[in-house]
Formats: sequence, structure tokens, C-alpha cells
Amino acid sequence: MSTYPAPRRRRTAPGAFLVLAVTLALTGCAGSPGSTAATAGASTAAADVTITDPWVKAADSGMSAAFGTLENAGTGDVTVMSVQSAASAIVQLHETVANAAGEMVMQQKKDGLVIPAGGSLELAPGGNHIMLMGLTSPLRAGDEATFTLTLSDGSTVDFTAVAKDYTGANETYTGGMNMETPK
Ligand SMILES: [Cu+2]
Repeated sequence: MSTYPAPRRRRTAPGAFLVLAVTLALTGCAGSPGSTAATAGASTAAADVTITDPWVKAADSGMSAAFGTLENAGTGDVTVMSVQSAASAIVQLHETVANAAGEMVMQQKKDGLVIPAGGSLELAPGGNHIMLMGLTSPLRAGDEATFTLTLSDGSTVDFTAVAKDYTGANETYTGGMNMETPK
């Protein structure tokens, strides 16, 4: 009788499902500010926004403010989110409101200032303004200061304001931020 070796049934490893448990550490991809990608094909908010008669209050040091009329030719509201200028260590968007005692005080508008669609937003003494806290050098009448507005879609508008002597716009600041020692 022939004896065949008993068929050895090799057991192939079943399936070998290699489940790769890949733990993806979610690296903070919350989008870095200032790198907002422009929407392809769409015009930016900046294309619709202009400023007329920009000026800045002349001052030797400390605080000043910039004014002008912002216009929005677009069909959607545009919010000015922030302002930058080499003329001042801190630049903020301010509004002027009456406090509980009835005094006019100014405070930061942290959510920005809205320029309505097809309309305008006036920046004027006693009202909304661009606040400069910590002038980097004296602003004398006739000097120019350049500003960059950052709009809600991340686009920017540059403008140059001429310094004028002006005795108003001395509202008390009650923003709650330390403005004594701007860095
Ligand atoms: Cu102010």
C-alpha cells in the first residue's frame, strides 16, 4: 500500500486583514490669519471699497485718530475688521458712545465697522474713527500717514491720510485696554 504522506493542509493565514489604525493627529489647521484665500473668480471686497477725504489729526505723540468717508460700491455689506499703520504702535477701530453719565466716550469696535452695501460709513470726530495709540513719530500738519484696512474677506485697502491741525476729537477712551504703555 502506498502511503502517501498525509496531505498537509497548510493553513493559509486567513485573510490577514491588516487594519492599520492610523491615528491622525489633527494638527491645528484652523487657518492662519491673513492668509485667507481669495475666492476664485469672485472680486474682492477691496475692489468695491474706496475712501474719500482721508485725514489724520496732527499730534506730537501719544494718541491721534484718522477719518474719512468709506464707500462700498458692492452689493453686499463689507466689514472693516482691522487697520494697520506704521504711524502708530496700536491702531484700532473705535466708536463714540454716550456712557451712563452722559459723557461721550470712545471704545474699541472689536467686531469691526460695517460699510453698508451701496452706501458709506463716515469716520469723523465725535463718531466712528481709526484710533492711533502710540504714535511712532510726530504727525505734523501736512505729513502723510499710510493705512491698510483689512476687510471681512481678507482683502485689503491702502490709503494715505494727510495730517491736519484739529482741536476736537478728544473723547475719553474707555476701552478697557491698557493704552498707557503700548509696545
Ligand atoms: Cu478712539
